[in-house]
Amino acid sequence: ATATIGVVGLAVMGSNLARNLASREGNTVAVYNRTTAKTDELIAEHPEAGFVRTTTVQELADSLQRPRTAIIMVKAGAATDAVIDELTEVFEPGDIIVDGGNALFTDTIRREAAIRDTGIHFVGCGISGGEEGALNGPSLMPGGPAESYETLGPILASIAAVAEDEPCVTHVGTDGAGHFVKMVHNGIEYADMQLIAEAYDLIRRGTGKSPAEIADVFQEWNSGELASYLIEITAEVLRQTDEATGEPLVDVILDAAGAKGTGAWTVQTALDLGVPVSGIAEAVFARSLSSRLGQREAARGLPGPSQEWTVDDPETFVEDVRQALFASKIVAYSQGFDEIAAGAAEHGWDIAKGDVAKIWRAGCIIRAQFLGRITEAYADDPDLSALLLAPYFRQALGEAQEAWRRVVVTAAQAGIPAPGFSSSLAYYDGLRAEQLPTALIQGQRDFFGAHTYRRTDRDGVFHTLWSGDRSEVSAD
Ligand code: NBP
Repeated sequence: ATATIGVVGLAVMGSNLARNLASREGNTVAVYNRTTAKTDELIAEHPEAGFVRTTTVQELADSLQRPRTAIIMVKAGAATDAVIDELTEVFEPGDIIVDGGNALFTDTIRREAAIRDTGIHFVGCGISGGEEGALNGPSLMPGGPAESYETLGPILASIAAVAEDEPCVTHVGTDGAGHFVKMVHNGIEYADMQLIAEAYDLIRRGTGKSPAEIADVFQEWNSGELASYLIEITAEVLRQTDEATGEPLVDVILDAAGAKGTGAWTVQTALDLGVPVSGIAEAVFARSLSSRLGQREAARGLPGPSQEWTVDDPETFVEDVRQALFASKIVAYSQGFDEIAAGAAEHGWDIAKGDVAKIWRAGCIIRAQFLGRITEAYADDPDLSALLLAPYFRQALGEAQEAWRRVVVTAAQAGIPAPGFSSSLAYYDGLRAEQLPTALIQGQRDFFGAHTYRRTDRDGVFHTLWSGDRSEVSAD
């Protein structure tokens, strides 16, 4: 046995990850793919990698030094189950199977439990950064048994992205914790992208700037507190001209956004946990709305505002939009970290939220300067009740909130949809409210379903005899 690690599944992600692994000192990589032609193609294209060719899982197992470690990069779902079953047949106690695909965390929990008794370690590892990240350094979010991390940690650290001399990898928690955190990462990514799109739309329709001019705005924003990969690529996309028509590319791309499902998982999971991730949910819904082309076509005649909308001072407006974007982004991250905390509590994971922010600083799609602030916030106070209450974010929201309100009002008056900005503001105002109208909802629930309520002035549970004499009784 000569190989130090195996990669199973050699489509784009697996091939790139295998090449990344092979390029690091000390690694010899065995590769296996169900269709051997793909294995041979990869080996032929990259002789420099020194791959060990294997054509069956048995050959793969035989080629690996003990404890064996194999990373699976196949299609999430049934394919992953099939490969795990095959590997479990040929691996031995102490060996490690890593699933680097985009698995749903509950599948990871199930898979880990199913093979635990064999003594083989199963690690669900979130991998972010797309194809480019897999090749040059992704952000890695491994879960699974802590002891497997002793073997796996150094291998993953060798291929991870690096932020301020630290590899972007940490043992997130047991069983499905890594895939859970990766899921929330993707949810936050949806929110970030939606907020950026709203900012672009408002600026374009409010100031009449061209996409290329708005690219300049984003480029400038990228040197401030919003500095991030997504802002950077936004400028690039807006600057792109379509070869066929000479128009800005963004004007010829159909405005129907696709989705692979991880944003929806984040929201579905949050609903189950009772965590309000409204910013993320609006981002998922905004994509769904955009793709309902028939319905949008049918609704095109619905009336909008009667008054023409003009922005008096474009420079001030652009700055207001920047502040609204920053404030809404803080809300989205705060909600995402709430979901991580709730998931950890539900599933018994000990997740260091500051470390999660740390490993998102490079390699992944939401990498941003901002994440350093999140790490600092949790370092100062690991029990922070909400991220947005940390001094830095509290101050930023305080400074941005007037501009944020102006932008939301303007969007509503102008008839421009800004679901991310407006729902984040509503969340902010809901969270800071001394009194919410949910008292009335409790009254309604008690009226039609005798669901009872608590009182502000006394302990206990109460019910009003709505269909009787309307007196109040104790329902303890
Ligand atoms: P795909 O998701 O397209 O999967 C193709 C691979 O799965 C091929 O190697 C294929 O083998 C293998 N496979 C299938 Br399909 N069914 C199989 C089975 N029953 N048994 C064995 N192998 C099977 O590849 P990808 O786009 O490289 O993505 C790999 C994973 O990474 C996925 O889980 C995906 O969600 C995730 N991903 C992550 C990111 C990211 O940014 N983190 C980006 C893209 C993808 P064959 O060649 O024999 O058909």
